[in-house]
Amino acid sequence: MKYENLLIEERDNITILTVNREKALNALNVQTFSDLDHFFGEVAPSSKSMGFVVTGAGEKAFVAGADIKEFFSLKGEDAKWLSKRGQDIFFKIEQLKKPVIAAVNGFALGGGCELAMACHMRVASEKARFGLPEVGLGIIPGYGGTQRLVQLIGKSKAMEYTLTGDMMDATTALQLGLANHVVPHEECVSKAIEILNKIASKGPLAVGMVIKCINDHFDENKNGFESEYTGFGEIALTEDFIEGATAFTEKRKANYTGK
Ligand code: DAK
Repeated sequence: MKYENLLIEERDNITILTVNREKALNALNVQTFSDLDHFFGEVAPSSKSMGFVVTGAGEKAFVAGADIKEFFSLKGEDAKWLSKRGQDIFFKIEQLKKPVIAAVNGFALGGGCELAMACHMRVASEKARFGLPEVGLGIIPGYGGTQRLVQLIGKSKAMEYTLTGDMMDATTALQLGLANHVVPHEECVSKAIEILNKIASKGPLAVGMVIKCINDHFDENKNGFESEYTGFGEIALTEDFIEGATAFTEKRKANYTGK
C-alpha cells in the first residue's frame, strides 16, 4: 500500500514509517492522520512485522505538530470531532500488541509530541526538542497530550511544560522519563531497531500481553491487576510458553511461533 504522506520501509521483520512532509517539518495534516489511521488500524495488526519505528523525514523534525495552516480553517464541532479522531488514531498505536518506538529525530511539538507519546517508547536524537506549545496558539493539546504527558513525567512537570509551552531538550526528556534513550542524531533509528530486535527474540504473545496490561493500568475502566492474572492464565496455556520453558531446560534459543 502506498501512502501520500508516509514512507514505509520493511527491514527484515521490522517496519520503519517515516512521516514525509519535510517542507512543513512533517506537520500532521488530515491526509497524514488518515494514512496513520489506515496503517495502524488495518495494516500493522496483521503485518508480518514484529514491531514498528516511527520517525520524520529530513534532518530537522520528527513532527512539528498538527498542520497549523490547514487546521486553522477547521473550527467548532469539526475541531471537537478532529480531536477525538486524532485521539482514536493514536489509541490504535498505543493499543497495538506489537511494539512501536518513536525515533524522535528533531522537533516533536504539539501533535508530534503527542504522536511520540502514543508510541510505546521514545528514542531521542541529541537534537530532539519536545513540547506542547498549544497554549501559545490559544488552544489546548487535543490528541492525548494533557493525559499522556502526566502519565510519563508526572503532574507537576506536565503542568509546567503544558502551561508554559516550553520546549524540552533531549537530556531533560531523558531525565524526566519522556525519552527512553538519547543517542547521536544519526543513530536514532538504529537504536530503535536495536531495541526492537531484542524484543523480537521474546515470546510475541507475551510481548503483546505486557503492552495490554501496562496500558490497562492507565485505563480507569480496567483493573490492571485483573488484566495481569487473566493474561497470565491465557499466556500460560500457549505453545510459546511450552517452547520457552523447553528451550530454557534444553539450553537453546527459543523458537516462538506466536501460538
Ligand atoms: N504546521 C504547518 N506548517 C509548519 C508547522 C506546523 N505545525 N511547523 C512548521 N511548519 C512549516 C513552516 O511554516 C515553514 O513553512 P514555510 O514558511 O517555509 O512555507 C516550514 O515548516 C519550516 O518551518 P520554519 O521556517 O518555522 O523552521 P524554523 O527552523 O525556523 O523553526 C519550529 C522550527 C519547529 C520552531 C517552527 O517551525 C515552529 O514553531 N513550528 C510550529 C510549532 C507548533 O506550534 N506546532 C503546533 C503545535 S499545535 C486544530 C487546531 C490546532 C491544532 C490541532 C487541531 N483544529 C482546529 C482541529 C494544533 C495542534 C498542534 O499540534
